[in-house]
Amino acid sequence: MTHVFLLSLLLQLGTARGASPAATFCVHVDSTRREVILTAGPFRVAAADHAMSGMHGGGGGGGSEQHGEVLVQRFSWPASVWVRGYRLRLFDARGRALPRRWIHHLYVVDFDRRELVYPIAQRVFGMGRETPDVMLRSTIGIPVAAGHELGLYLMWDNDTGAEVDDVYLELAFRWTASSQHPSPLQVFPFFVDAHVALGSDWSFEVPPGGGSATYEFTLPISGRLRMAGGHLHDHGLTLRLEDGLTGVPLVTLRAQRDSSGRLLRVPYRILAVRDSGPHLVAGRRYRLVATYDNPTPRPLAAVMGTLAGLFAPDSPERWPSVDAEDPTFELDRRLLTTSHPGGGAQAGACHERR
Ligand SMILES: [Cu+2]
Repeated sequence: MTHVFLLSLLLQLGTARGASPAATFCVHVDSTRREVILTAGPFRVAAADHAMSGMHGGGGGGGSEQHGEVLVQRFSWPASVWVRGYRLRLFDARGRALPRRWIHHLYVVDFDRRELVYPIAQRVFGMGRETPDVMLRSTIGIPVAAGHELGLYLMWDNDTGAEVDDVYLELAFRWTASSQHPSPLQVFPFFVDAHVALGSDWSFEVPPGGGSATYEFTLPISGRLRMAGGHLHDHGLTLRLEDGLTGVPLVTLRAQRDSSGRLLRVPYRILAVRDSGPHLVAGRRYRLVATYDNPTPRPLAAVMGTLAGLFAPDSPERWPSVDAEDPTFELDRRLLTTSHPGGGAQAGACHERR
């Protein structure tokens, strides 16, 4: 669950891991199960180059450094609902289950809502290879509005050593009933990165002996951080969110590692049951610090530090709106559009495959 809301920041050019040209993409609403179901395939998935993908010890959904990401499809979200969880499966042409680990990471971008910290399209949802299916309590939900333009991105990680054909994926989002009382708490995905470099590489280097990366930021609106998870690479120690003026730590996430420093996971923390969790104030300075040790004689190359979680605004209606003219937004949208080869999926005849 650590990486559920970890947002993939994708900033580098990728090369296509192909899809069969005949792949289709379907959006289906199942009101009985309260699910929006995305289905895509068949994909032809090349064998992974493991020298490259092995760098993600914790299997994160972070990963500006990822090559090989594909844009599966841009699509219009079909219903105004509050999403509370998802399930993902891979299957073959006969409906038989395929290993889910063949997806290295996957994320969904909402081009009609922006991030809180950055003026870029919101990464609504992201998951890494080890992320299990997730269901939040029914008392909270992430609102996604009908008609918003979304994009589904993923990177394959076919570890069989040979190309596999006829791979289908199904990604189902469960929503919370809007009629329930009291009405659910609105939460929004939130992320901040310790080494921001929009349009280029978000990773950084750690010298022998260890070091850290620090990023200071302010928020345009106030609210509470309700849940926090993180993304670090091997030898990562902590992710700390602190007050920029006083240095008082607000959230500290400690990596779990093996004796060699290999990252096992960054535990997520639920910060609030109902009315707690750190209250972050608009305009006040905050600081994210990612710390690493480095017992090796060489610099650690291309490491990352990302905090991602759920943010409950004091006034959800004051969430800043997208400024499509903003050069940062425009650059991000361009990278999300042009630097991603299409996965080959096309809206077309949709079959029920369940
Ligand atoms: Cu990473």
